[in-house]
Amino acid sequence: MDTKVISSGVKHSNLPESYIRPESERPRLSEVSECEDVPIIDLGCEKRGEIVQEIGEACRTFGFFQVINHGVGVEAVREMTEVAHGFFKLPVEEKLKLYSEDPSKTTRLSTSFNVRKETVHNWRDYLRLHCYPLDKYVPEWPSSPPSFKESVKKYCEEVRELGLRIQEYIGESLGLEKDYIKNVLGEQGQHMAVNYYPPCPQPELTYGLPGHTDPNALTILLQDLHVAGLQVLKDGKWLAVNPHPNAFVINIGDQLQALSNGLYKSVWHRAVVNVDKPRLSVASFLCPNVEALISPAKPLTEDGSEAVYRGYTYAEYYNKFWSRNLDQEHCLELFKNKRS
Ligand SMILES: O=C(O)CCC(=O)C(=O)O
Repeated sequence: MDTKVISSGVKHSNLPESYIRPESERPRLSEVSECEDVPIIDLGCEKRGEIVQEIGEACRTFGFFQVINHGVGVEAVREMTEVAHGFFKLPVEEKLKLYSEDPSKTTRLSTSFNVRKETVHNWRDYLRLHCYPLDKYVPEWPSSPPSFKESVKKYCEEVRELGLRIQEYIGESLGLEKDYIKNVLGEQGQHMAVNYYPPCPQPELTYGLPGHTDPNALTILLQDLHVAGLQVLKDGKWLAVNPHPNAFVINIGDQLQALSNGLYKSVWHRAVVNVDKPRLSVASFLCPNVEALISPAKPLTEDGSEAVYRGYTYAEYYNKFWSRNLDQEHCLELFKNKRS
């Protein structure tokens, strides 16, 4: 690539060759319809049983859902969005001080997905931050805009609480103990991708992010309220998930697919770009502890159901995931038991 990032302030009048997908891999935007029935789950509901039942249903049929009345403050979301925009508006030389293509770096600005592995790039820059424990990572985060650290820290704390609460509901919806998932995943890591998709001259030829599933346990996605771009795969068709005010989109990640013995699907999703407006999204990932041993939950195989996946450590999975390109075979396929 000529310049390392695409959020350089330069307006692109043509899509550079290295971003153009072969014909068969393009997003076919005209064939995408809106997802009319995205489950929207009210976490303010006083009946826990109802929340659990709705989440179970959403996980089985969609693999994702939106939540409202989720307990993350409006102010925390507003400040997060503000500092994220502020960061991407910084002069390019300033941002490039954080640039790295090394996925093992715990704070880095990067572009596309995995520049070292891929052949076609994606129309995205992203700031990737490790966020737990906060005391360890906050010192290395950007100090511009000046309120970045404080605002992102507050947001991370509130989002973590939400994610752990949702894991309890998911466990219960599988018929497991409330703390089952928490106990298996151990002291969970938390990562964040602040995604910035500049206006793109030819959105029909490329992606912000091509179809993928998330390698972690649970994703809590804050969508840009003003610019749509998230699409999910349902019954073989890509559907647009339009932003809903004050909601988060929750995705099941690969680890919960494995732990649920494949009952819940880690949803395939992608981000498309547009000609007119930049789009921002903030994905927060709850990740099992690197030493956590992931396997189908015992109670789910006690009736004689075969364990679809073999046991593995999250470290093994994560290294495999980042050693590959995003559009290869689903990483979880590599962890299937032979007979499944
Ligand atoms: O920008 C989006 O809506 C999706 C982001 C995403 O899938 C990711 O960061 O893994």
